[in-house]
Amino acid sequence: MLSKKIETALNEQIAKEAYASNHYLAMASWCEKEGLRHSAAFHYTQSEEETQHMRKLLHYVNAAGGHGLVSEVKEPPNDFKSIFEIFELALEHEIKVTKSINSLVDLCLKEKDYSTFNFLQWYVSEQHEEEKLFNSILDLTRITGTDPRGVFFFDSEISKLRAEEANEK
Ligand code: OFO
Repeated sequence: MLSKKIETALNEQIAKEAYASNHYLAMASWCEKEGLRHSAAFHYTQSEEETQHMRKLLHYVNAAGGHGLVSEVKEPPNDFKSIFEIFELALEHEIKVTKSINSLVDLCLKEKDYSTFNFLQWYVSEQHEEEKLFNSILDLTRITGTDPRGVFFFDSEISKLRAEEANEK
């Protein structure tokens, strides 16, 4: 059985995952209209993954005797200066999510909720992978450069990175 404190904190995380999903959706849409099809596909997949993260939390809260809540999602940024800015913002965002998951883990230890602590370990690993992925993408921007040819090359490399990530999982 979840304590009210943990239930509230998990519901706050549900709202954050919903925001993350829309955040990536806006990035995907911007990439698509700019003709960056691999980056668009990458962010559409990211958006779907964030929706799954949200649902996983909802199911857990409900299964643990609480009530998983769906709340209003604020509008994410829709305009970006470049594909590179998008990936910088994505990494910044993932670092924030990692901090939020870590605070939840801390709270579980304080409240002696070992079941939720255990459940959250999946998110701890996931955040490690996400940060690693975005760091490697930002490394790539340093290699390709930011002129139009570099952008084209960068976009085509993105699909390979996603495939490599899937193979490592
Ligand atoms: Fe990568 O954010 Fe969800 O957990």
